[in-house]
Amino acid sequence: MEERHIALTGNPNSGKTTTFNALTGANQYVGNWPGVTVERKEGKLKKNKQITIQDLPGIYSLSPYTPEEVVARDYLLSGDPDVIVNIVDATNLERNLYLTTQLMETGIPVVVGLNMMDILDKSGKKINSEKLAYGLGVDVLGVSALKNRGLDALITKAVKETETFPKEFNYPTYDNRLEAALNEIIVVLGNRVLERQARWYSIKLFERDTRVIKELVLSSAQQDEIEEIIKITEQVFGDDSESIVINERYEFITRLTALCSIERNEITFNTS
Ligand code: BGO
Repeated sequence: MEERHIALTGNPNSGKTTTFNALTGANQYVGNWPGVTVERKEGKLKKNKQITIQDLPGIYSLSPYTPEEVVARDYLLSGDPDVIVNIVDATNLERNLYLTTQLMETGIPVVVGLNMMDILDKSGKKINSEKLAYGLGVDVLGVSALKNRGLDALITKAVKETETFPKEFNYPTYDNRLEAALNEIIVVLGNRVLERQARWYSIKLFERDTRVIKELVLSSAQQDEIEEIIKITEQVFGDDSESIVINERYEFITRLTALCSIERNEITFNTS
C-alpha cells in the first residue's frame, strides 16, 4: 500500500487527543507549525506505518481569526492530506457539525467519527448515524475513543475513501439565493482554482475572507464582479455576507439534527 496522510480534525474537547493517542501510541513526533507557537503533532498508525496521522489543532471553524484556524486550513488546502477524519462529540452534535460543514467544502474526502457514544448511550439519547450520514453525504461511524471502540473501523473507512479518490464531492447546500451567488462567483473564478476546491473558494470570497482574497491574486475586474455579486445578495437577504453564510450553516445543521436525533421520550413512546 502507498503512504496515506490522514488529517485528524475536531472541536476542542471532542476527543481528538484521545483518538490520536489510541491510534498512534508511542509513534508520535511533536513540534511546532512554522512561524507560530501552535503545537504540531504527527504520528504513524500503530497497526500500519504507511499511514500518517496529522493531528490538527482543535478548532470550531475554518475562519481566519485564530492561529489554530489558519494552521488547520493551510494544511487542509496544502494538498498533503488524502482524507479528513473529523471527530465529532455526539453529546454536542449541533455545535460540532458547524466545523464539519466547512471541512466538507475543502474538496477532501471526510469521514466522521461520532465520538463519546458511551456517554450518549448512558444518557438515553440516540443519534441515527445512518440518517446523519445520509443527510451530510459522508460516512459516519459511532466510536468511543476513551474505550478504544470503533477506531479501527473508522481508519479502515478513511483509507478506503482515499482509494476511490478523485470522486464527486458532497457538500451542504444552502438557500437558493446563496447558491446562485456562489455559482456566479465560481464562474468569475474560471480555472483560477482547482475544480474540487471551487466550493471552498467561492464561499470564502463571498465572506470577503482577506487571506483568500490575497492568496488568489484576482484581477480588479474579477474583484469588482465578485463584490457586485456579494452586494446584491446582501441586499436580497438584508444581512451582511458573513452572517448569511453562518445562518445558512445553522439552518442546514438544524434540519440535519432534527432528521437524526431521537430523544429518550420518543423511544419510550415508540416501544410502549
Ligand atoms: C478528560 N468517551 C468518554 N466517556 N470520554 C471521552 C471519550 C469517549 O469516547 N473521548 C474522549 N473523552 P480529549 P481534545 C477528563 O480529560 O481527547 C474524554 O481536546 C478529565 N481529565 O478523556 O482531550 C477524555 O483533544 C477529568 O476527558 O479532547 C477527556 O479533542 C475528568 O473527553 C475529554 C473527566 O478529550 C476530552 C474527563 C483530567
